[in-house]
Amino acid sequence: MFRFQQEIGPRTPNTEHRTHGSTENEMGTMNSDDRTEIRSQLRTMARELGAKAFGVADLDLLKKDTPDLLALVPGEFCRAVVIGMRLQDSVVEGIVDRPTPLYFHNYRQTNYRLDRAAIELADMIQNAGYAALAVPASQIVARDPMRGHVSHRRLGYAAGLGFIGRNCLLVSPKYGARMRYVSVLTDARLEPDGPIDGTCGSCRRCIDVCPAGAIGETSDEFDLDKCYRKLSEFTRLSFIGQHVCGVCVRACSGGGNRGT
Ligand code: B12
Ligand code: SF4
Ligand code: SF4
Repeated sequence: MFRFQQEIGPRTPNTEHRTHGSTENEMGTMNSDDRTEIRSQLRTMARELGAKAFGVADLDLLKKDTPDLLALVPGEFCRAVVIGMRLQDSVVEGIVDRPTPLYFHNYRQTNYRLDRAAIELADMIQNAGYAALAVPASQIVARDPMRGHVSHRRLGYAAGLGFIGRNCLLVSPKYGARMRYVSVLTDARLEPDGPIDGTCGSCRRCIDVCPAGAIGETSDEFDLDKCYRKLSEFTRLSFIGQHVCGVCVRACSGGGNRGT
């Protein structure tokens, strides 16, 4: 059994001769009790740190479809722990057709909270003798196309935290798109989750309100250039200065409002 909180040093059987990354054989040392225990402790910690969503994505499975999934991170990983935190409804509801300084603040602070939580979770995994990498919540590391280290939407979808809506965002069945996400990559072969069913149904709220006209009937029709141009315009608004918007986030409030 793993005993994260109680242990001071790393878990000796796994760490002494481990190199970064792992093979099937090495991971054979993780029995199903360990997997359940580690997952449950991570989940508890995530909840204590403010997460409202928690899931595990099977990266081995995703890499079959997307071989370059982890091209922008160092190391070999087979799972991602993905967590989501809520934006404040009162802030989001203040958005009409552009970002507000309050939204910008809530966006930034939520990123800090997510990043902090991801580092705590990664630390917990590392102390148990496994590799862990906390992926930044909102850091851009490539242009044309613009990308983060890995896509939290993609991983969150695979971890069963929601579906990809018309607005291209990860839509939580409970909180809609008013959530932000972060992922921790690991070579600990945790029990994975799988995607959930969910669609926008007849809802079209985000299409109607997008100030750039960037949202189409399906996420494949999303016009990233239009969205990006609008967000670039918004960077010139007083007290904003970054590529944020929030209009399609506000539109998608989950609950009965999604029209699913
Ligand atoms: C760069 C970036 C941007 C760029 C756009 C770049 C782009 N390519 O999308 C700009 C500046 C325009 C932008 C805008 C916005 N962003 Co932004 N952005 C990012 C960032 C840092 C990287 C995204 C990335 O790597 N994209 C690359 C592609 C490959 O992945 P993706 O677009 O994320 O995911 C697509 C695919 O994976 C695919 N997909 C998902 N599941 C599956 C399953 C299968 C089987 C397949 C084939 C495909 C597939 O669909 C996804 C959506 O198109 C992420 C943080 C992160 N590291 O993920 C935040 C992130 C995506 N942004 C976010 C948000 C909220 C916004 C904005 C609303 C701005 C704001 N904060 O007000 C808008 C929304 C635009 C929109 N409707 O999509 C959130 C989304 C949260 C959510 N609930 O989904 C993220 C995840 C940040 C976070 N930590 O929560 N963003
Ligand atoms: S606002 Fe409605 S149409 Fe848009 S993503 Fe959310 S559920 Fe789908
Ligand atoms: S972020 Fe703004 S401009 Fe981009 S799709 Fe959403 S509502 Fe439209």
